[in-house]
Amino acid sequence: MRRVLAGVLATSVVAGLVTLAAHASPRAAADEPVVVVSSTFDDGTAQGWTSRAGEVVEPSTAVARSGTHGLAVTGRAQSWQGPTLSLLDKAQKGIRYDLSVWVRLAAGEAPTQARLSVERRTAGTPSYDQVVGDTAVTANGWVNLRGSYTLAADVDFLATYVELSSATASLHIDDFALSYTPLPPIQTDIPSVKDVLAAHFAVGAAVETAQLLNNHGQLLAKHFNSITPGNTLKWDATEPTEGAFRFTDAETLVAWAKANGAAVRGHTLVWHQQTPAWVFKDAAGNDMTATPENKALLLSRLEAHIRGVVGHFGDDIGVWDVVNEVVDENQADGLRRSKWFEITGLDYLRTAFRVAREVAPNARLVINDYNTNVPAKRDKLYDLVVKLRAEGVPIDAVGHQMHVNVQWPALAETEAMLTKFAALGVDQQITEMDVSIYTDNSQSYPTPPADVLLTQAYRYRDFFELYKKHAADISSVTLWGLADDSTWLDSFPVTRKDHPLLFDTRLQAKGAYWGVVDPGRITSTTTTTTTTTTTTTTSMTMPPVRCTVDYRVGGQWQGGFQAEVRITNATTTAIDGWTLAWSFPDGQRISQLWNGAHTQDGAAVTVKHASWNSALPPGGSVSFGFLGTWTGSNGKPGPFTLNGTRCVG
Ligand code: 9MR
Repeated sequence: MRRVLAGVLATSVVAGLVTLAAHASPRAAADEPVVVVSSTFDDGTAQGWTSRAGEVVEPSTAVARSGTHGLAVTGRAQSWQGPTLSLLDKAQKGIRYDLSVWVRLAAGEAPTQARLSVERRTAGTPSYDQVVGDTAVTANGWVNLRGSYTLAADVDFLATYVELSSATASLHIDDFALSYTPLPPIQTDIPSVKDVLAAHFAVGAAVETAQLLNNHGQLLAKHFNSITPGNTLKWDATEPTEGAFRFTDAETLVAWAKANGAAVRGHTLVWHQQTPAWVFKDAAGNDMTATPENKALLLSRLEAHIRGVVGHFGDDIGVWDVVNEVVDENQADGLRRSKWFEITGLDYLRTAFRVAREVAPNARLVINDYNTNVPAKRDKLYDLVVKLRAEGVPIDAVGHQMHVNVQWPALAETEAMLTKFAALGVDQQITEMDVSIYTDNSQSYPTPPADVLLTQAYRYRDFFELYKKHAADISSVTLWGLADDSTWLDSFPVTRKDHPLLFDTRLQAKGAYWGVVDPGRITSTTTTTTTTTTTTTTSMTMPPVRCTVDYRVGGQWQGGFQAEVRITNATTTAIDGWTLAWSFPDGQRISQLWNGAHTQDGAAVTVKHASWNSALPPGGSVSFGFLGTWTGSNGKPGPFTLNGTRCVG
């Protein structure tokens, strides 16, 4: 990458493979945000922002979110046109950046959607990465687009840009910032997960190439002896157009694994998702229907794909998730109604395993699925494996994804899953484990509550104890991610921050880590900080729950919303006079409040009791409500404190 940030040094090497660069002069302090670029346009210039393709981009005083100027963009003719800023000399690979920009439409424009993206080019070939997806924007107010981005490889072009769903609408942007928060060093004085579990099974993490760099790469190398490419071996990544295979990212991961003595789980050859549309087009380019010709064509594409991908890596990949998520327990025959099934019946499974075995005779071949603990699904998968193996289909192992949460499923159900397949004599692997802190879609914690993290730690302890008990049947346990800073659960099943892994967003060991490594340290220890000579352990005694707050948005409309807040005194002592405080995440403002008196200073809100509801008896509740304005996502506020004491909610 032709880039050097002012004051940046190339400093170290991971396994002789990747030269790293770090912000080093002056060295930024861990946890303190560093603003790399800030564009306010208040000097009356465009501050490096230009058009993507001929639209007009100029500083303007028509509207400004702060100061005197914004940047006006007019003359658009394509949805992808919009203001762009080169980041080539500003951002470096392996650093997670936060990008934030405010957007509004020009006066008179009809509401549309805005997105924030990054274009990067390697050897002239462009790729487009979305930082913030479609977000409603209007001419009436500013909307914040905010997201994070990590560049994984060297590039010769790198730029961020704002685009709209509307091809022609004019817009304004203001107050762009590119920043990052340096991470503290990883903990080097704690046991390596892979060493602790070496006698039982391999331990893996699903990763992307950016996670091989810097602190992430160090954490991965220290704790894991297996990796699963999270996306880079899927069909859309490896064969986006027929016969044109792309392996750059996957090769980077495989090379890292070789250099670091880690195994690679190949994920995945056949799936109903992340498969390009061309795969299911007939010879005339139309969507395939179930005809003998289409079946033959699809199976030949499948065979060519597996030969191309598996053959490319040979013995460098010792395990393949040959097929992924093919069971549907709601079907009488237990088979998912995917395009694969509709067009080929069971033959795609037979072909996939046969060809994989032929091309990689030494690899372990896996049938992988989620919810395999659920008895109905477990049994359908079991029946399928029995049937196919009886035909001679070379299925060596069953993969249990284990996307679970702090409550679900029961240990007994999980054990029943393991014992059921053990009786078959197949190998088993835990392939995608994570433990969500959420148990239903309505929950969202601004910061993960200590009691939930504690429960999570015990869940990890219990699951790993179970795996160890059945280690004779389990060859590897893989977590679906490295640390809480990057997890698919942040956007599934709803958008909210989840914390499902062993290491926190700063890559430090959580209670969950101790649950796996040394459960005796769960209750008293959550964080371990290292100095050069000593290890300091911070004790955490669980504070009792003093109060709970139930915050509900009862109605929401363009720019406005109504919320109800219910406070419950969870102690055995009466409270006479209450003040509830919280912080809004998205610039919300209270316009009118009832059953209390409020003050608001920026994001910080304080609500004091009214004369008639000051008493909160033990176990008792009071409620108040308000009308407010919002932009962005109208996220749930928190943390809530009642008379200075932190509440659960
Ligand atoms: O972790 C993957 C995520 O980055 C992708 O956006 C997602 C899209 O399909 O796939 C995720 O991985 C899935 C895995 O391949 C199969 N089991 C479920 C995983 C989580 O969705």
